[in-house]
Amino acid sequence: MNNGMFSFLKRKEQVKTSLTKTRQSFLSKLTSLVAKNEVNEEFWSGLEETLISADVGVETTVELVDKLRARAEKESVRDASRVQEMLKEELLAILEITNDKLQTLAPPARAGVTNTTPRVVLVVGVNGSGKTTSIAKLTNYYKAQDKKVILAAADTFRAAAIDQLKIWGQRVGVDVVAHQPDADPGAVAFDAWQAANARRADYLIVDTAGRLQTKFNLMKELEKIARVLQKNDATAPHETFLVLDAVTGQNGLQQAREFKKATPLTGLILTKLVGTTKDGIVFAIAKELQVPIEFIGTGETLDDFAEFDAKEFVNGLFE
Ligand SMILES: Nc1nc2c(ncn2[C@@H]2O[C@H](COP(=O)(O)OP(=O)(O)O)[C@@H](O)[C@H]2O)c(=O)[nH]1
Ligand SMILES: [Mg+2]
Repeated sequence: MNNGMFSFLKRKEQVKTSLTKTRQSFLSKLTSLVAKNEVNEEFWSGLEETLISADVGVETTVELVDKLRARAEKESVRDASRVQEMLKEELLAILEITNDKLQTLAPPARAGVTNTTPRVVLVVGVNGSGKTTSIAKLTNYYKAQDKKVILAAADTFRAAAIDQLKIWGQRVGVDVVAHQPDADPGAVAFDAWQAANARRADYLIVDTAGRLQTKFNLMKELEKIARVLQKNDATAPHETFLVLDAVTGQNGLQQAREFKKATPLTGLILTKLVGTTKDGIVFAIAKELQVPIEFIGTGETLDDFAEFDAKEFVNGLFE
């Protein structure tokens, strides 16, 4: 095991610790319900309340509880702890359906291989969701796997956005291809791809603007960036990650719907998952979008980042 891999495993431990609060808050309500050990109307409405207040979302909650009730009836379950087990299974199923798709995405293969082009990762999301920070974390993550990464500063809307990416690039130790503020994001993406290819990078990660107030322009801009990249490589972008701020809850979900309409998404990066009582949003997001959650961010530093592990997440809520 190389050092990079070791530090990544260490990061995973940190993420576990920072999500401990979620476990406690989600669990405390559920344990008192389960402790009564009576599967009656009161139990079901209590369960419904617990899930909704954890931001699982009304639609997802109602569907979930209906399913559990039907199962409990069919299997003549009277034991609340058995219902809790079933809940765990159903919650995992919500996340696993979406994660299945991961297997259809070919793993990156560039290092040591000739005649291949960089794997292009487009990162989209509203302003402030954590795109640029997540790009830095993702870069760090790929670098830990000995991959060469180049960044494209295609959020040209604000000069500060370009500088921010440059600073992260320096800190993580990768090249950033940038133009002047207000430059054409497509041109930046094009040049960055050329540079990434010439320098034999494994990954080109493209930062984008996120002005949702001009939805039409945003859509056009993302389309144009993709089109320009495709002039270089018809199969690009290979990934489009939507960055979603978990704290924004149901509002974030609405934004996600808009992005999904605008551009095909291959994965989600959930940021600011700080272990609040609202982390149930993870289920609402997975169920509604049917896009796999690939990574989670739990803080502002490079280390506050991990692959999303559905089983670990669900088990954690019940530990
Ligand atoms: N707590 C926390 N803060 C984050 C996370 N990701 C980003 N941030 C903060 O959110 C703010 C906006 O991030 P930024 O990457 O600039 O968002 P962008 O506008 O989408 O590029 C910054 O203050 C980041 O430090 C995260 O996972 N957890
Ligand atoms: Mg940014």
